[in-house]
Amino acid sequence: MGLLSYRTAGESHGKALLALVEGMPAGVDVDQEFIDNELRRRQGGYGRGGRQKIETDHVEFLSGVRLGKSIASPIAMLIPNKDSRLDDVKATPPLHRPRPGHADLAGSIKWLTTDCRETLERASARETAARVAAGALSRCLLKAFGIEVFGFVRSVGPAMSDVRVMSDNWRKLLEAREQSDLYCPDVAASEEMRGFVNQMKQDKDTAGGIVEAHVFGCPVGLGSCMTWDGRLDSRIAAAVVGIQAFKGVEIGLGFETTRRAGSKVHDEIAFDANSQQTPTLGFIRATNNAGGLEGGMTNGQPVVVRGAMKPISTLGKPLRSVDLNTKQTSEAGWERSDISAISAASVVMENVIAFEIARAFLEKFGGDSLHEVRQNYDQFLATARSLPLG
Ligand code: EPS
Repeated sequence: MGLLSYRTAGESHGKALLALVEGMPAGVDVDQEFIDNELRRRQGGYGRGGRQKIETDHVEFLSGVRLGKSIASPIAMLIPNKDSRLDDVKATPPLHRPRPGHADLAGSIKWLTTDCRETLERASARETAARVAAGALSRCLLKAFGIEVFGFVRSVGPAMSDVRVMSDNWRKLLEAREQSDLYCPDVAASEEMRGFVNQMKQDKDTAGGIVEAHVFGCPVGLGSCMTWDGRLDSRIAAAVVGIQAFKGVEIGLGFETTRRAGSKVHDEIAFDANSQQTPTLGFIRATNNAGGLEGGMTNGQPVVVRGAMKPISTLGKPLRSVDLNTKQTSEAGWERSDISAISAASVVMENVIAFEIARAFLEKFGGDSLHEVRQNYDQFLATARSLPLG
């Protein structure tokens, strides 16, 4: 079985979005309801724009799935666009006044045109629906091995939650998150976040924020220190900063580590024979500043990632720009958009991280069928628990 990989296709106002996933072993239960629910969550959140009132995203499997299970062939997923108008020039007019922060200016010069339309159509955050579909599909595999992802909004603008996520409280926090249209399990912080989004709306401005994801149940040894692109943190970082509007990523304590002495950063190791059946194989830590990754490899602790999403680039009060045809100063162009898409960003980040974890998981335990993957997984854990080898 080849590497797990995915590619997306589709423009914001084209016929549909596509996600093509290769390398999924046969026999994985494909939970369409779960995938559609992730797509629904991506569309939600306080501060979202008018497009989300038009679309009711759901996935149509065009290949690779039979009777609810993967069959080892490439899995093509289609998400129809109700707001499909790309061939109607009147409905998708040229845009000559690039919006600062978007792909508009760089893209129009790159493709040697003064019309930003075709750049913005592909660069649009609409494409993240396809990434969520691919990531949610990969979680169907991860779930079979007890690996689960919990994502939420950590901050919006200056409003920040200090909620602590632990292995023994995240399911309760997930229930609380489900009650929050800011996807933040902290009621007081959610109110502050809402206040900031309301202020941005009133000011014809936009909001960004920090989203956080915790991955529970990863076995030790996913990823490899042997090559830079084998390190799982480098792949997770690339996947996260590759999301539209993301400008930063942290693993574990991240930038905070720079403000502390090493003795206050690194997670000391102990052994607890009663914990050998947990993902740590008994090698427990009182802290997890490393965010579950050391040397680019999982260490049995939860993987912890934070992503920084810049404020949406299309402002109701347009910023200054230049008309690409006349080079004259002008107001930036305007396209329908959101005040805040931070809730959506938390869903996207959860799922792109899941895909990288699944890819590393299959690199280590891969097989043509789920049965074979499980044999490899069980064998490795049995051997790892019996170390040192006789
Ligand atoms: C979005 C789809 C887009 C935007 C928005 C979010 O749809 P449309 O352009 O038809 O309104 O609403 O995209 C952006 C804010 C952006 O910067 O691209 C979505 O589905 O998430």
